[in-house]
Amino acid sequence: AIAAAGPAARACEAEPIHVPGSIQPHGALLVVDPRDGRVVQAAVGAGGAGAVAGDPLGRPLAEALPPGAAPLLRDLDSRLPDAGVVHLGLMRGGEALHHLLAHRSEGAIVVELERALASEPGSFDDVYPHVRAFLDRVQRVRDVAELTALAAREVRRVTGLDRVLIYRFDADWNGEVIAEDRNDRLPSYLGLHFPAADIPAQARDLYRISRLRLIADAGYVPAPIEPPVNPLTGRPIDLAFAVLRSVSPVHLDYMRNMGTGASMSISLMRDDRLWGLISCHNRDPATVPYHVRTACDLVGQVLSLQLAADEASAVADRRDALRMIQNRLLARMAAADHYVDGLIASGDDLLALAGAGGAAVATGGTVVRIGATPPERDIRAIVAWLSARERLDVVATDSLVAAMPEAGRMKDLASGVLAISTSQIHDSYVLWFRPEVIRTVTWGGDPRRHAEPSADGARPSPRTSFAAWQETVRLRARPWAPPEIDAAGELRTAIVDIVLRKAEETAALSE
Ligand code: BLA
Repeated sequence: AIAAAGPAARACEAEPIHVPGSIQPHGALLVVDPRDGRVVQAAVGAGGAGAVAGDPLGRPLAEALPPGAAPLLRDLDSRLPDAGVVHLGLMRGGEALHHLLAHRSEGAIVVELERALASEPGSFDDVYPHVRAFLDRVQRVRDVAELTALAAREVRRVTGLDRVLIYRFDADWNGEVIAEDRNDRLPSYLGLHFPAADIPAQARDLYRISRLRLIADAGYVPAPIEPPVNPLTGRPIDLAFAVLRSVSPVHLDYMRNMGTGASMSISLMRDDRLWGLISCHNRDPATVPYHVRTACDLVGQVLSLQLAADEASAVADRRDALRMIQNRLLARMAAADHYVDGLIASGDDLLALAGAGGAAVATGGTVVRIGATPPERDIRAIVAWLSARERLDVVATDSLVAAMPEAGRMKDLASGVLAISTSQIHDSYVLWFRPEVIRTVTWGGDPRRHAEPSADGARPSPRTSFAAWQETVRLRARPWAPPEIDAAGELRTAIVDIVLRKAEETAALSE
């Protein structure tokens, strides 16, 4: 499929988003030297101005903040873990309420004040009852579509944002919106695909370790960190875990082009890999209270775990089913004079083992075909292609033509090939074939217009239209699933065993 590459996409990947040098202005950020408790760097946005009066630089942290902060900051250095953001509490400074948060970064302590609403939940306990019902229901749902729809609905209910999407990455980091809950203030993106470069690699790396981010106002003016260089390290401070971290200006352009004034996204993890995002938007700027965000993070984690468990059990079921087929094949091969006779006698099982439309056994110069296969001369061409490359035990492709251009003529029978090599010495293979399945992928905007590099060397400009754009994907088969590839690999081991045993028996007889 289409991949957005080129200079603009590479420029996107090069942006060091963990050291933006500024914050979003709905609060204040203070960098503290843990040795003497003094403020060495500060950024004060409009939302933090009420709480940080005067110039905090060089002052002890507690003196730079209102008296209400003092009890929350007591013994901060010894209470703070090595990793992770700690919510110290809600603090009143003059008229305004602020959440006080702290974490460590490169030996320094980063203290953040996030502006809170008078009416917002003061603790996670206040939000928990809303999530309870979701936790109860999730355990009774057994279907990806239903689970993701449930999570989208729940996140929208607790945040009140206009649109909540569940976004799943594919193997190439393109993504698809697989569930959605929204009102009519923003258009539907359900079913749309987006290119990998919309969320560049360094952003995905960051989202793996820091699971939630909020952009409260896509039109914000960043508040700079002063001085720009952290005197403790001689470098700009790493804000990977800061809730106020200023985000990429290109991404802010992207949001404005999409017509979204606020955005929040939550990482969905599978083992240590990012598998998706809960991506939330509001047409107008909006804030999501700290404890509501924590609730959304919990929804995301439960969703990830439940999907992983369901997928694991589906894969286990498939493996069990293939194992039964494999056992029948092994029994027939062992009983036959030559394993090939056993395989041919079980043609349906051979096809079912890989979920293929056709199969062939090519050995000793002969080709035996089962089911819907290309003609013999095409199979010989595939065997020649396999033999010409490094001999692998198992080869699987869902796009034969990508590796072997002349295979275009075989597309209706063999767009996908799975092959096992059954001899180290001879060109012996068992092959399975799958036909072309023409697919339409609907992208959110033309992915080839992903970004225009700007002529003046300034930042790249993201595409301006996200209207549905259709791509027709040809010359591809349904991909081979891991249990099918593994079953083919195990059949190979069995065949090699049988051939070896027969050879030994023959040798023993002739002694
Ligand atoms: C970040 N891009 C993001 C984020 C999302 C997307 C969700 C995370 C930040 C957030 O929560 O808003 C993309 N948003 C999407 C997609 C959908 C969506 C795919 O709603 C689909 C439904 N992006 C570009 C270009 C660049 C780029 C040309 O289009 C080049 C610089 C970069 N995107 C980019 C960067 C970030 C980003 C650098 C990280 C922002 C940050 O965290 O600082």
